[in-house]
Amino acid sequence: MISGTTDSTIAAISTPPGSGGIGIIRISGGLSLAALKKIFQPHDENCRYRSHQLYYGRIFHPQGGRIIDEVLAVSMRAPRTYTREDVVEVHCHGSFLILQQILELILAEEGIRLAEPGEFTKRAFLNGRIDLTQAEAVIDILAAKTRKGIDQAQAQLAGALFQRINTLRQTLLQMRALIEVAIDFPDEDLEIVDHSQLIEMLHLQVEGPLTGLIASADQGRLYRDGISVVIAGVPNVGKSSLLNALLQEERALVTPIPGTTRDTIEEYLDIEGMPVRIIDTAGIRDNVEEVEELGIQRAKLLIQQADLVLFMLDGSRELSDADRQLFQIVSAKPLITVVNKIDLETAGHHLYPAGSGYTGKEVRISAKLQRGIAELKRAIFESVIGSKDQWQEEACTPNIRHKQALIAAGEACARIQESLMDRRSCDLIAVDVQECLDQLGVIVGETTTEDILDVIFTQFCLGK
Ligand SMILES: Nc1nc2c(ncn2[C@@H]2O[C@H](COP(=O)(O)OP(=O)(O)OP(=O)(O)O)[C@@H](O)[C@H]2O)c(=O)[nH]1
Ligand SMILES: [Mg+2]
Repeated sequence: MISGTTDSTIAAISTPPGSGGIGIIRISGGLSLAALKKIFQPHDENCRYRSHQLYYGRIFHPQGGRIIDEVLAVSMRAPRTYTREDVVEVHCHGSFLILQQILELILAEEGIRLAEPGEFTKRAFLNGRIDLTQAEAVIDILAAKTRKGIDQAQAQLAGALFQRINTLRQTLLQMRALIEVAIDFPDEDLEIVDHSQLIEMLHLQVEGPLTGLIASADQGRLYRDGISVVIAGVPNVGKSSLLNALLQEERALVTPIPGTTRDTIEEYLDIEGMPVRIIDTAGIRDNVEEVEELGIQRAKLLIQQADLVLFMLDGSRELSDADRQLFQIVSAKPLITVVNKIDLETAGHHLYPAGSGYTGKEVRISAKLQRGIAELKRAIFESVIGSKDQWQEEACTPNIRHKQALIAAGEACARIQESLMDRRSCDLIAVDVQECLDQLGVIVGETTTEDILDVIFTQFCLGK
């Protein structure tokens, strides 16, 4: 069990580096208000620093009294704060130089040090205001690439996952209590514990929900991390035109000259809430000069790493040997064949020889006239997720760390079931019930090791 925080007061700039309208410095800990008072001159001389009230004034240098900035300052008294400690925020002009000066004045105070990345949120967790899944949701909110990603992270921050895990734990605690009674009164062992009732309880109230959560972890991963999609094809088929059509902006150069794109170009696209990293590559062909060859090597590497390849063909001309050779490279990957330039007269294609058994998906588009783009997006979505009907709206989206613990909890559950069926001793069952509880404890942060906590909180940016 991890609890309690240090006595030290911490401070950091909480807004991103660079200039902006407003910059915020945050202080947390017992010395926050005293530190503010030393450098803040409130406009209202009778300022009483009421909790959660914003005061207008100036920050001045305590030696010499030089004015540093005009600011708004707020002192928030524990426990109604982000960290559950006393928190002070100073809102100044968003100049990094001003922020830096004010921070230095605060850090010059005895007992105040610079916060580590994520330390404010870590304190919120250690002081019991949020559980570990909620702390992780804060990271997800900051990193989300789509609105859907933010919605899911907000649900987790509101405690959606924590509550689900908690319900499971309540059931297991009930079971443990029953089993412990049986252990204390060994003679009446079988009478006290109704095995079939326990088996059913475990199945319906623990195993079922666990399986559901594990399944939604995979969905969650797609919305959190997204997928990478590479547009591959021989030169001039219209790869860069497709990138532009998908992004609805002239991102990549398009010319009638084969070999226009040398380096790879990538951007994020939001398809039904899933972040899709879409990568335009150099057209792949033989016998080219060095720069183009480097681009081609990079394209081949990205094809290997991609979750999905859009294999692009020029529908207005016959297939070439180069197309067929490239197909050999990409056919090992999840693939959508994109036949482009359907606005021109089409040539008959026979990419997949009759009887080859290959049933690759094909979408016909005109990148130039933006035709078929919506169909292509749908095909991309369905190729990773299946049809939209199979897609379940799920508020809880466990991450990989949660998933591992859920699987381990599921395994412990299976062992409990076996023991119950075989009417093994209650001591043995109690061990696995505890293991299951511990694994769920890892998710919410009750039985998580310091190392894992460090890994989680260092993912934060400074000042969060
Ligand atoms: N008619 C027609 N022309 C297209 C279409 N898409 C692309 N083109 C043209 O095809 C030529 C090549 O387009 P790009 O998008 O540069 O092709 P690319 O595959 O990126 O080419 P490289 O970067 O050289 O490998 C340009 O002249 C485009 O205007 C289309 O749907 N219809
Ligand atoms: Mg190109």
